[in-house]
Amino acid sequence: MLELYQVELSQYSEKVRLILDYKGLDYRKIEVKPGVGQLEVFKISGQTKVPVLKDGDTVIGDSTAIAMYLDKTYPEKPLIPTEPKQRALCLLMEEWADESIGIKSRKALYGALSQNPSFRTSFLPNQTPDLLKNIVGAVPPELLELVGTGVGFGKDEIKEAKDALKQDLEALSLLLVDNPYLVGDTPCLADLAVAGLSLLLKIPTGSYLDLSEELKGKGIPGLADNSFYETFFEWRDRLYADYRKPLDSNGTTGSSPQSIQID
Ligand SMILES: N[C@@H](CCC(=O)N[C@@H](CS)C(=O)NCC(=O)O)C(=O)O
Repeated sequence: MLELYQVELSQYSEKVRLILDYKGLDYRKIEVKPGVGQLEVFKISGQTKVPVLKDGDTVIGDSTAIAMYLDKTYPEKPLIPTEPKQRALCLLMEEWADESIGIKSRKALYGALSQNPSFRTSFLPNQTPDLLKNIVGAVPPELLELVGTGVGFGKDEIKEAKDALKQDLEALSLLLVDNPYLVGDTPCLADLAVAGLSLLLKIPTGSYLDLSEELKGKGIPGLADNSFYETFFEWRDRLYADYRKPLDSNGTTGSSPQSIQID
């Protein structure tokens, strides 16, 4: 069985989960805890980021490399069109989505979390004790702004990221007005990458993820709740309804993640 070392709320992990579901491949999720869990990821893959896919003795890190591996190894429901122009557009869009939506959504989310204590606490894992939730909720926004500035998530960087995301969402919405998918008449890697990577912009409403109910449908103010981008989010909802497997649908795929154990 395929094993996915992942983080439930990671947008790059979601891109891979959507690809696995689209291809109809069963997999077991292994939730990686920041810090200790990353040691295990390093041991098997030589780097500390998720997602990492394990297929027997083969271990692949990086969502794009995983997508390419899956398409080569499990060619049914191909991810990349063969027609040259569509192929070019698909590859360009996938690469752009990784660099734009994937990275900027993290910054924009940090901005939203630092401004809103209840949104912040709803991002904590379900099993977090109330005391810890209260502490996290009580951190002053000024302190979070200061911490963010030190790691490239300052006020200006957050605004820049949010403005760029608005431009991205406008462009994507326009592309999707009269088209079922971003490139051709069937989903391709670009669609699955864009949809999966937009996880943090607005959490899907369906039962796809092991998250607090409060979070479903919530997202970055000004993006998630802006009717200007409705075409995009409606398209994503349709894609999820058609291809993303709900939790516990077949016992393994999409079930609640297992945490990794360190011996
Ligand atoms: N280019 C990588 C990016 C993966 C990535 O940034 N993963 C984040 C989680 S969304 C991570 O593992 N961060 C932990 C770290 O940087 O140590 C991919 O496409 O998989």
